[in-house]
Amino acid sequence: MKKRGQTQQFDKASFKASVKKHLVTTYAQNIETASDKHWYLAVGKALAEISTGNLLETEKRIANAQTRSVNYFSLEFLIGRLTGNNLISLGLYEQISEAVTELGFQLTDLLEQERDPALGNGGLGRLAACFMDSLAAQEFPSVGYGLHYQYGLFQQSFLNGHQIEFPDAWREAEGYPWEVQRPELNQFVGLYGDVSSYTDDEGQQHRRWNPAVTLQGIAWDLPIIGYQNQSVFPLRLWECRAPVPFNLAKFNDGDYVGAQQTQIAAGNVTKILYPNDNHDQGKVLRLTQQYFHCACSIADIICRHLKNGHEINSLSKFEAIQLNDTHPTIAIPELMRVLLDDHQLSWDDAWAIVSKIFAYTNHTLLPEALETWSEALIGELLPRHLEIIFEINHRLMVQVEAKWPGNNEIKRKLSIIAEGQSRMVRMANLCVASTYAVNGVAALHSELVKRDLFPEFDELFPGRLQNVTNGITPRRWLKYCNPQLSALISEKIGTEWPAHLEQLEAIAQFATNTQFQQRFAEIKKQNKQRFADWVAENLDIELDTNAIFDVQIKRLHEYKRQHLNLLHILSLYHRLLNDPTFDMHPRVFIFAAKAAPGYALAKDIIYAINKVADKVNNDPRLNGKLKVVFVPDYRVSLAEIIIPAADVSEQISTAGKEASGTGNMKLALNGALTIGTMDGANVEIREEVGDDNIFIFGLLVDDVEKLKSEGYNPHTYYEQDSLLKASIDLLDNNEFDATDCAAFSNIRHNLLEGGDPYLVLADFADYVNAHNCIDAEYRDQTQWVKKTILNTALVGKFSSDRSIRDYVNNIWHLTALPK
Ligand code: 26V
Repeated sequence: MKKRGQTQQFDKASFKASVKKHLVTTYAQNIETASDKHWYLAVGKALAEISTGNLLETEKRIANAQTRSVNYFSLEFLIGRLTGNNLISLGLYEQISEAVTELGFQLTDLLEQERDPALGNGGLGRLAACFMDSLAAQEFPSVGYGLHYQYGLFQQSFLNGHQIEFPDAWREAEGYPWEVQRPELNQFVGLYGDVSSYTDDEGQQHRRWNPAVTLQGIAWDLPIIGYQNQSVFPLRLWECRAPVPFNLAKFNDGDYVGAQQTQIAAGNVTKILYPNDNHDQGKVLRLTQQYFHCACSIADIICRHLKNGHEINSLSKFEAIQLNDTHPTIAIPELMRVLLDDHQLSWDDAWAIVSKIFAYTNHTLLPEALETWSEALIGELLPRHLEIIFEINHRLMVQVEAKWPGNNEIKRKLSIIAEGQSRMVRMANLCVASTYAVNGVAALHSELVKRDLFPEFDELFPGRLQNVTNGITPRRWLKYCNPQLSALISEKIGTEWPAHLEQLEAIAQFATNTQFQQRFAEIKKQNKQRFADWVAENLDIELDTNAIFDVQIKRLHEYKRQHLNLLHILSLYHRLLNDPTFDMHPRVFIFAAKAAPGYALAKDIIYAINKVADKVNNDPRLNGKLKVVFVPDYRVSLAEIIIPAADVSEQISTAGKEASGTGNMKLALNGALTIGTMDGANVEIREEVGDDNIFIFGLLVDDVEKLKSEGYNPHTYYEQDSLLKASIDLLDNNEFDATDCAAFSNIRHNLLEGGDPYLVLADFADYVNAHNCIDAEYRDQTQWVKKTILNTALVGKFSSDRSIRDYVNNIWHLTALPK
């Protein structure tokens, strides 16, 4: 048998010819006059040809291996730009760079032409992308299933400090070079209508759904290229179209009045990614998206299973489905429906399959993010699914009754249906009742899932609730985004580390080596310079790379407490202007964050930071000690420049609120020191890097609960801490705001009269204290650099390869593809 090589065979001349062919025939451009954009597109297409061949090849190998696959169901995959990363995975970065130079271009310039596919909001979507990368790197049979949104997460810009949103047409006019349509995989999906009963020839009773509307799912595959192993797995994204002319007659018949009432137009279903992060709104179009995603994906899995010659009864032997949060939960009743109604299995046989296929990941404890859907809405859109949900709930209640006889309180709590004015379906309860594994995303979070969210489920289904700590792919988040540091590491410990991140531990031995420290520090400086150049060019702000670059980059949310960071900045401003004895090392505070368009306070916080930045950056009294930069339109490609440039990583959520965080891992890996609360994965980062190499502050989860139950009063802190008082008062005296926008007073009001729901005031003093330690320790550069080296060296645990191995061993039970 031919053995597959580690890296792709490459012939420079034919690659160059392929690029030129695509430039002319695919993009209709003249070689002499084509723009950088078109050259990038042609290079992308030429590369995609290689990966599509490998994708088909890998599909065959999986079918032949007769082994279990995982299907990662997610409404979001925040993949970021693919070209540069794929070059690294193909092992062709140097060769393509050379070929592109010979064509008269710089590879790095062409890579800058790529728009980020922003098909996700934040952590949950980016995690899905890292997981796909790690599945491919370790050759675990897998398919990612998502939606082919026409518009990704909105583009953000600032107008006089206010966030404004623009549509994100990531595919542009020319289409995205890496995607390929798979027409033979297209699917049809029903909606609305009614359910009827019939008796088959053997006298068996069955139910049948008669949908009133039919949608068509168009399959698009993006290649997930395994790191230097030649395996390629699909990220399959479904686009919704009206099935023309198939159902047009029905459409005109008025056969589906229900559909017109709800104004579903097929073209709208996958038009836009919902921009909410951690907030559920219950919109019918969102439920339609969720069902469309699940119906197409379940149908695709079953087609593949049958095509590979397997019986329907063996489905759970060959397929596992991971639900990325509750967003794809409707896949559970959908698979039941298909097994019961289409394949005519008995309930028990269908349930035996379903309950061995699905596993569910919980990503948040915030009550406003826990999805519920109105029973009436589900009944209208998906009448058969509602029947099935009722039956699952009935059987759950029987189990609860057996365990806690007569205990109606527990029944009410565990029921999938929440009683009340309008009855709601609780998607998380449906998940816990129907899956064989439920996991949180960091050790602390998983404990809180057991202790606070589902304690009775933990008793009812012992062992079902587990932990898998999140991770990040070291290929994108070190090798690709920080090439100089990567080269230094490889020089010291060899080149295997991107696939075995625990090997980084070996650089700890150089943490006190003066020469190594100097080189490490020099690379950080150059990365700071690269970012400073970007800021100078794009934002017209000059930054001093001797300053501490202090970074908070993540979605804007009260629980993440960007306003705590802001208050600290105000305290420094106050002290610099009012306390002649006060001195500090120069600092640049760097923010990047999008606010959900409907989240008013989040938008106020963005505005306030922008206004403070305007003032601070231009105030000569501050002697350049303080700079504030709010980088607009945060996205993966910006993270790739900011993260390598960071000295300090802000991970300052109220304890118990951030499920894990993954930016914390990326920043530590790139040698930033964390200032953070005992929340999410910060707890485990501290365990790995040691107390001396991280700045922990603030209330613990138990302190937060205690304080709240005793009756937290932010005014007490305000009155007793003069620095806090001075900082908060700066919010309300027109110091920063020329226009009379209410943003500043809204923030102040939220903190004082609004009860300060995320305990910003309670944590302020300790936070300031931790920052004072950072200031002092940064001045001792030898010690500081040692700490940053140790951060890089000791966070190997947070490779998403390890997360995936945890899922594989404890939940999915897969074996890697044979070579
Ligand atoms: C909820 C909703 C509600 C409906 C509209 C769209 C939408 C989108 C996202 C969400 C929930 C997002 C939950 C989430 O992103 N959690 C984050 O997951 C990360 C990966 O596990 C984790 O690192 C973060 O701490 C956690 O906040």
